[in-house]
Amino acid sequence: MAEIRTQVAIIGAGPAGLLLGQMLHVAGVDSVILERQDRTYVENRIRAGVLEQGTVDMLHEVGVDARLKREGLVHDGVEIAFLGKRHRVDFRDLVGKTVTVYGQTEVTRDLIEARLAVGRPLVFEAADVAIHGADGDAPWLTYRKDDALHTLRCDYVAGCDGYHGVSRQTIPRHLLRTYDRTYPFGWLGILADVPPASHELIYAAHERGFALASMRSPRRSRYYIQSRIDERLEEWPDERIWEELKLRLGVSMTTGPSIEKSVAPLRSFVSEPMRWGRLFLAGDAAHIVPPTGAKGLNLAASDVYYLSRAFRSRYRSGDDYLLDAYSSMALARVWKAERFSWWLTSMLHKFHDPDSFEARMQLAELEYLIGSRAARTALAENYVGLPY
Ligand code: RFL
Ligand code: PHB
Repeated sequence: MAEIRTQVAIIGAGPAGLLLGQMLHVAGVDSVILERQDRTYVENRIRAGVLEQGTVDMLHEVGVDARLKREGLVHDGVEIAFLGKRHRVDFRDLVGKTVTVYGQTEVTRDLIEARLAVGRPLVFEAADVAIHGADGDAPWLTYRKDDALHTLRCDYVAGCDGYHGVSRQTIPRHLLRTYDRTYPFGWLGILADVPPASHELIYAAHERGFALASMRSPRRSRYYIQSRIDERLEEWPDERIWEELKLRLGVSMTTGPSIEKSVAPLRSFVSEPMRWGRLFLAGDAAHIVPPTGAKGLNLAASDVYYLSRAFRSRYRSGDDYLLDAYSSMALARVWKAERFSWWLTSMLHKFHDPDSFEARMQLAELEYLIGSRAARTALAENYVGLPY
């Protein structure tokens, strides 16, 4: 059995694991990343698209922002559409900040390339990863690769393996408190090589259901419509999606063949605490937000910010204070992003009969938002990302 040793063993090569690996590299801390999938799979997963300034700053700090600077689209605001009109929320005017549109797929590719360039270990197709002794002083992982069993000894384990990963499941159930909300609908997403409908994102609350116009580049568009969770993709040929988008968004757009189509469920989930002994959870491994606020990837980045600072302080000065504070510091920001994502989801989706009290409350909330600078400022402040 092959045996290796590192300071921090990272499980998962999503944005959380890869960014943590780079932050640790810059801090001079050793890590090994174990990823269950192969590189092609990881690099082609289509997910988030909007980066907060804090996430952009972290990519800059680790020197992985050359392509982001060239290709990222800086957006000064978004539009909210309802009752046939579009209303702009101007982030730059309201809070003096912006967001950057750059796909998670691109972030992941850039981070993998950077990791390989510095020669730090990143093991793809690591099967059956198991965590041992995390509640003691000398944890170790076991995994299978190319039919051989491997052991990875470490000081700490960073569980960055997403919602379905092994890390959270390793923590004894009675030590965790979980909070969960599922929504009675999903998002049907479509990606197509056509120019975006507008130069900014449009979030539409429509009587037929929510719709979102987003993009990946000036030539690639990403759209979503609120759908049933069990929606059958066969029932949604491209033409039907384009028609539905035009109705809900109230704009005409260039259409074309889809290059990806999928349905994602919406949920809110938090698991506390984000630490068990020497195992620290970061990103989707500890929490999920519905995509409406574009917060999932950005929360993974802020967790990694706190965790990387904590490891740096531990290895530079032997100080455990930030490691001990990690869970509560990260969770304080997580809950605020959970609130924002839940609020935006609740305001923009169709839940009820249009004649119900609840539907009128949604409308009143939207009218208040567009009529009040204070309300728009609160949206802008959260959308661009709360400080950390
Ligand atoms: P990830 O990206 O899920 O990465 C976890 C990695 O861990 C690997 N893994 C394992 N590796 C080894 N051993 C195991 N036992 C393992 N189990 C899992 C996985 O293969 C994977 O590579 O989590 P991370 O790094 O925390 O990043 C979080 C973000 O990816 C996530 O929050 C966002 O993508 C959420 N999300 C969206 N967020 C947004 O801000 N805007 C969006 O539009 C948006 N769209 C989405 C999304 C998430 C989606 N899914 C399916 C989770 C759309 C979808 C479909
Ligand atoms: C995306 O471009 O995929 C996207 C943008 C904003 C969101 C969710 C998804 O709120």
